[in-house]
Amino acid sequence: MSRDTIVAIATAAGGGAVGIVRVSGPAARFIMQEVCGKALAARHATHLPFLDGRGNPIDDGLAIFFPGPNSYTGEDVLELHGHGGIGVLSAILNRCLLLQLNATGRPAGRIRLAEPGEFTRRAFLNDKLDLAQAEAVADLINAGSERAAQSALASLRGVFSRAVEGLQQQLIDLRVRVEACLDFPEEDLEFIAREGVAQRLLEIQASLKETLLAAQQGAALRDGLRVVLVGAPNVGKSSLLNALSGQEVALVTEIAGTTRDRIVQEIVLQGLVIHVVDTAGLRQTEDAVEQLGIARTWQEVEQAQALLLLRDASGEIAIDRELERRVLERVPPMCQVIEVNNKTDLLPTKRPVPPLSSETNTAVRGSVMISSKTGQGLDQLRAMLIEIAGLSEQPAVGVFSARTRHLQALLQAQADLLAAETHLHQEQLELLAECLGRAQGHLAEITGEFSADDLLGEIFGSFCIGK
Ligand SMILES: Nc1nc2c(ncn2[C@@H]2O[C@H](COP(=O)(O)OP(=O)(O)O)[C@@H](O)[C@H]2O)c(=O)[nH]1
Ligand SMILES: [Mg+2]
Repeated sequence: MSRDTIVAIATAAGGGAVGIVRVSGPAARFIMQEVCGKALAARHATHLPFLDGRGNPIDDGLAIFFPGPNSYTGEDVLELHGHGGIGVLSAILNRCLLLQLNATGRPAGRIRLAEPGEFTRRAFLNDKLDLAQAEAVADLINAGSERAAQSALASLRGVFSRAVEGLQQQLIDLRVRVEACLDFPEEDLEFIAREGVAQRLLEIQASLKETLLAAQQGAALRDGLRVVLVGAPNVGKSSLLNALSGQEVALVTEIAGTTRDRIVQEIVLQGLVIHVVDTAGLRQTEDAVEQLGIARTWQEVEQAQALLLLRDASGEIAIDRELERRVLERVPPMCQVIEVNNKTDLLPTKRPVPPLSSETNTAVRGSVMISSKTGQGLDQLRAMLIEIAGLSEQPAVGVFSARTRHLQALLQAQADLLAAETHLHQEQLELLAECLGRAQGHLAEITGEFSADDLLGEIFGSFCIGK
């Protein structure tokens, strides 16, 4: 544990009515004495002048002292609420930092500027928050919609952590039984049956699925969904972007190769921010500018969270299966693909709709018939996007914010449990025990029980100074 005392301006840069300088660490009490000129009652706001080294006022404000461990960081914390201008706040900050030079009465350890996220990091290290909650602090501050803020607050209040701890508890319970029966190999199968191992495993899988669903929703609300429109020229990608956004964002012409650069437009569906990316149509071309655009299309394919593979359902533009296969090969593993068959308004009504769905591919989630011109099928497409973001169901555990890191850990735990199920059916009990242990390890990563220093550095390093 660091013996340094950290100081930072905790409020956003720029002029505000009020700004806060926050101090945490062993010298907080000493700084309180020097700057406030007296000892303050714990957790009470006191109106007083903040003093410089000669006893002259720097600002008038409110000071609050939180003795550890009942503080944000778990250490002694001093908050100085002054006027919110950068001049005033810098003066208060520098006054605190310069106390480093006062040797008399100052506890050991430096007084220095806080690193990004260091207050919250200390809160984590002092068990005030677990890692998922600490991440929720940043997510709450950065939340771009009310719904995203609500879910971040739920995580901060421990809804996510409790769901993960519940899963861990179920797993520990199961592991104890499986390990116990490993000690009595002669009666192991009987033991397994008596202890209801198969039933318990199913229950854990069901709880994990619920938690994953809620986490996916939280992650989608936090990050939005990047949806990339891809297809041959003239199938109607730009028309679809315009139809979805309700604006003439992209140029539409009957000339192939109209869209050369990617165009990103944000739309909001049921509180979910969707970044719709229109791209240059994929084809062989001699045009140097179009080639650059097509290279960008491939970059977008590789970053898509959802990909709309557009075709011309009227049959005027032939479907290039080979090209589609190449697209599917390059989408990232978690990306969901929808086959979008456009221009249904051109289909003769009497003729049955031609089967356009390509051969089964695990990445392809489904297909939809639409017309960008008449708007037919767009509601179904929107519903599919909401479903891809995982927002179509109401999770039993409630919504909470989550990050990709958490989703990966939950998905890995899910894979471990699936493998565990196989080992159970094949009566390979040692392998079963191993998979259960691994699943538990992945869950522990979420709350940060055994987190490596570099992961902590990455998480807290992305905070601003003062958090
Ligand atoms: N009839 C009909 N024409 C469409 C539809 N969508 C696009 N088009 C036409 O197809 C041509 C190419 O459209 P555009 O959106 O520029 O295709 P992109 O090259 O894939 O971006 C334009 O002339 C559009 O008016 C549709 O749903 N129905
Ligand atoms: Mg276009």
